[in-house]
Amino acid sequence: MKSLLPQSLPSLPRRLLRSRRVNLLFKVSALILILSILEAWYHSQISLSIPRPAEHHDLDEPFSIGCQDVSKLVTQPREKAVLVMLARNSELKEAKKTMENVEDRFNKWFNYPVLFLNNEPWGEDFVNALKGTVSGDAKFEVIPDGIWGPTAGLTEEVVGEYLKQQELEGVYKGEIEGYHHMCRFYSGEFYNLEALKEYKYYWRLEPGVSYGCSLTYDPFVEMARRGKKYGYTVALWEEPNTCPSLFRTVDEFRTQNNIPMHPNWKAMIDAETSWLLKPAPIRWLLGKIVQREHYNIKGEKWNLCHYWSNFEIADLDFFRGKQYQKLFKHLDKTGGFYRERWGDAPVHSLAVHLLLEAKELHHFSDVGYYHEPFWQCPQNAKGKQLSSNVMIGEARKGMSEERDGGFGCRCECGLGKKGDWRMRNNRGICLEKVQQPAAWNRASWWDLRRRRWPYTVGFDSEGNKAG
Ligand SMILES: Nc1nc2c(ncn2[C@@H]2O[C@H](COP(=O)(O)OP(=O)(O)OP(=O)(O)O)[C@@H](O)[C@H]2O)c(=O)[nH]1
Ligand SMILES: [Mg+2]
Repeated sequence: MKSLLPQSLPSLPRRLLRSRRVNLLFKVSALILILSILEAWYHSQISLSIPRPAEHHDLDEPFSIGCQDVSKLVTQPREKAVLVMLARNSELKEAKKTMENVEDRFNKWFNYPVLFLNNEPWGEDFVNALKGTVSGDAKFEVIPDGIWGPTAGLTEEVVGEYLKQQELEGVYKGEIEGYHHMCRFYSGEFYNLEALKEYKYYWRLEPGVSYGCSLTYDPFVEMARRGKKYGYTVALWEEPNTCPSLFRTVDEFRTQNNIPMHPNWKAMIDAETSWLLKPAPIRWLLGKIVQREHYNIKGEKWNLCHYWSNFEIADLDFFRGKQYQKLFKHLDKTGGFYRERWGDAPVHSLAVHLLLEAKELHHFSDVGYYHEPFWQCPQNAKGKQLSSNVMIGEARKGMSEERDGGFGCRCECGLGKKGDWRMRNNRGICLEKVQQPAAWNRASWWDLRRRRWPYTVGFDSEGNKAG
């Protein structure tokens, strides 16, 4: 490049001037770099930080430690609650297995009604076989027309194109139209069913799952007593290619409705990874212009954590309430349930983190649960198994060991694989992330550096009470 300095200047001052200019350029660049690093650090460490609770105590302890004497509890009033199972006629065997198991482990004492839902008329075989398994009322409903199906305005051709594309991209179950209908149904339409109007709480069941512990208390009564609105068992990473634009769309709703970045929402944002590389302008570019998958327009990234919705115990009033239904409509009108394959699990999870407080969520860490291929199964509470209680019967043969710090009741672990006694076969890191706002023992930056993930609230990954 041609020099801009007058040729007439003697060579020493010319060199000086040039080096001063290089010097200045270097200083300005260094300053910008330092400011960018500081801004990125401030963003991830301060503006996305989640304040710890003032006192050292568990904000989300298990509802029960060990077994309870149900004979006393069954005389108490029940909540307006229902167990719900969406199923196909072809899933008779699996549905029966689930129901027999749930009755054996819980409902034979509490006799809650069970609502079976189908998008097609129920077969006589299914009704006859399942009716006999339920100790409460068994209701068989067909989902009304117009509820099970694509978002208004999407033609069959467009949906067909979307499914083909997802098949090419290898999106899990992306090519199955009925699966998209199911996800959309459970994300929003489900809550407005006439058949659910009389209830306040639901417990979602699925054909073919198993419950490995006894639940000797009423979870609905406990939810109500403690002001809980959403209960879960397993938290996992979502398959990234099923929902590239979901987080952006939910966050768009957040900003349009002036919902603040409260701690529960911040727990869904990936604050740890590569923060050095993401100063404000880069984040902004990623979010607004590049529109990268799982980023919002501010360039913040969802950590992909979500609660597995095949088990849920939740408050229907929250989900049929104005705010949640408005969010569902906002999501639905973008066509994302078909253009992508948004699952009801991430939709529910992002919604409860957006619209509820951490203390309104509950991890059912005392529930033993298996849905192919993952499980959680707590340790049995030492000395609290009521081994000869008349109502819950004799202790079972296959029971896991009793341990100090355990909180399960008559759990038989090894749910997925015989002889595998681990408390869970999925890493607790995602559970820890979504629990962050509620958990005292959440990971500090030092824990994260050393890849040490505190497990559930108050307990380490072996089920011991944390020190
Ligand atoms: N009636 C009906 N029920 C369905 C349909 N598709 C899914 N379901 C139900 O919706 C629930 C979830 O479906 P699954 O196929 O188990 O989906 P998933 O648990 O995400 O996936 P898996 O890992 O394969 O179990 C189950 O209760 C199914 O019985 C359908 O087309 N009709
Ligand atoms: Mg399933």
